[in-house]
Amino acid sequence: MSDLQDRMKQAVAEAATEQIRSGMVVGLGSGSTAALMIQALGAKLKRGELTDITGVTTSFQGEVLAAELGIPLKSLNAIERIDLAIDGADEVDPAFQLIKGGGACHVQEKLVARRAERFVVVVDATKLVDTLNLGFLLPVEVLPGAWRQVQAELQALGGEAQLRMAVRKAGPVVTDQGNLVLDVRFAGGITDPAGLEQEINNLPGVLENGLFVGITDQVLVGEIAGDQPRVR
Ligand code: ABF
Repeated sequence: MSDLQDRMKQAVAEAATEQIRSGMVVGLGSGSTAALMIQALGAKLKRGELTDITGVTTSFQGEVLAAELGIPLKSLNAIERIDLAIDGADEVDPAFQLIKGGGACHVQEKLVARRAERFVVVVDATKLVDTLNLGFLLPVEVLPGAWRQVQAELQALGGEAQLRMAVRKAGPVVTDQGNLVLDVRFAGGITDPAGLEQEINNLPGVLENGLFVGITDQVLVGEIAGDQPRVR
């Protein structure tokens, strides 16, 4: 990751924590930008600038980081509400439609985003696209025993799907739910994200896909102006 991208991520992560108020239940996203946000939140709690925060995490890594920072955590079943959720994204289009799931955590991410009163996405400027899926593949979480069947169904929908393989060990990536991930490319990109999200999730064997449509309230974008990071 470039130094510029790091500075953009840091700026947007810190800006997002300005929306957190004491007493809030906060959805804590996954990925590197969300991790910077969690660290900034932890620092505010340590300085006493915020109190009485309850976190709801979306990944095991986020859970470990938040616990290390002393952020009290509750599960989705244990909370009555989420006031604000902050998470990253892999791609954002002009209508705030997203591709998420690069970290294979989109099942929990979408549950938290959907539950939240406000869902704020934090990205660096490199994530902004006109059309989804021309660059980043669409993650689809599938039952291990059904991935070839789902792969064939996705092909019938015009998608070329490949099983996501682990980097540091042999075999496929396994999600926090014990499932596998297909990464899909649709020729020409995704022109109807809302329709495709439903179509894919209706396929037998699919648990969730990484299209987030109609649930993003705000997108904060970190960019470099001159040689200084700024957020818009
Ligand atoms: C997470 O943030 C994932 O949905 C997505 O893959 C990731 C974006 O990555 P990063 O913030 O590290 O660029 O929410």
